[in-house]
Amino acid sequence: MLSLPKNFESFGEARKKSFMALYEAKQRGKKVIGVFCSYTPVELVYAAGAISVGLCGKSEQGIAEAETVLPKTLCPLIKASYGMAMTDQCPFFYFSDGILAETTCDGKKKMYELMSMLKPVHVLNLPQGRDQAMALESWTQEIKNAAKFLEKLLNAKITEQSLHDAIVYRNKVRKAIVDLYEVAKLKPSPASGYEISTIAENADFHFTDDDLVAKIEKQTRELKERVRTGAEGRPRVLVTGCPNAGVRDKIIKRLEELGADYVCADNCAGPRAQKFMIDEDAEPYRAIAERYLKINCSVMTPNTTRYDDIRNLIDEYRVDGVIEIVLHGCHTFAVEAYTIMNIVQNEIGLPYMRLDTDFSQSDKGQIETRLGAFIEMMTAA
Ligand code: BJ8
Repeated sequence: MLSLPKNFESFGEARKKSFMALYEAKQRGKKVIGVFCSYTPVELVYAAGAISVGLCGKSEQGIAEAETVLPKTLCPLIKASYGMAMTDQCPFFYFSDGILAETTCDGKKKMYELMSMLKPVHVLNLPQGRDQAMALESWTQEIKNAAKFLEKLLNAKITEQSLHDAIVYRNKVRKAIVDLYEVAKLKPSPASGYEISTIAENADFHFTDDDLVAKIEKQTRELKERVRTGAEGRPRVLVTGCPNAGVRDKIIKRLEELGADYVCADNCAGPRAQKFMIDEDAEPYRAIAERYLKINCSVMTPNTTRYDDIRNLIDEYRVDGVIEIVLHGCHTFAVEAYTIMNIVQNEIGLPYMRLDTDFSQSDKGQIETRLGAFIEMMTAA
């Protein structure tokens, strides 16, 4: 029997609205699969007739509760994700029929063991490097195993045709999102990066039968046609590192308010997670595996394609400076930051700033001061 959580009335209006949107989708018979990572092959979910929804925690909420179970030193993204789930505050987790998880960083994969006590969780074993012998074979098998999990959980059949249709559909969504990001290639960008990334993020929360691709394409056209006065001369910033959803207001919004433009992300809120399409003519499971294995997250080793990507993005988006966001407890991005700094500062010769932070507001003032100084540095360069 479908019901709202006991604490529903204590939620704010926006959260209530999200709960109701998903509640209605479920009442229409939709099944929901929660996901946490860009490596999750969501085509399987759509081929099984369900919808996928992103579950990553994006605020301080739930962290205190999570810390009663998880170590305080863990990355805030993991703590917030688990805390929101365990306290029934996340509508998307609450209404998920199951979770597709992945072995990326150590903290996430161990957290999933605890999460599996709350919901059915299937963990895909992601190879740690793309160049290892058998990496593609083992990842292809993992994707087939995940398909079997979904078929059993959802009592559905993933057919060759439904998988092909899902691949074509998700390719179209990806292409639309990449085109949206590319609005900021215009100089000056006709829209703020905060606004562009908000539209892209909303695409992860699409629960109706409206045409998502047409909606994104329309928004992209409108942004391109917009005339933004006073945008000339604003320094253009590439943001790299950990996912930034939990610090967007504190860093991205504030950066733009202080006078710079956030034009591009080298993280999972940017082209990295979207730009690779799936070969629609190849054997589907292997084609899906090939596509996802290309994503250049720091959990991979070696991860040199990330460095090449940053060089290209700096050039294509005509970037004036790079800000790296490292969430406390994220070792993989923290270590890669050294190489990124060298590439940006020493090889390309642009200003670089690393911000180590979490989802709290305690460092808001300090970050604001550093953002202001960084803008001055880019302007003077
Ligand atoms: S593809 S970036 S979504 S793993 S949770 S690694 S911040 S310590 S989220 Fe990620 Fe997939 Fe990579 Fe993207 Fe670090 Fe925190 Fe781990 Fe994190």
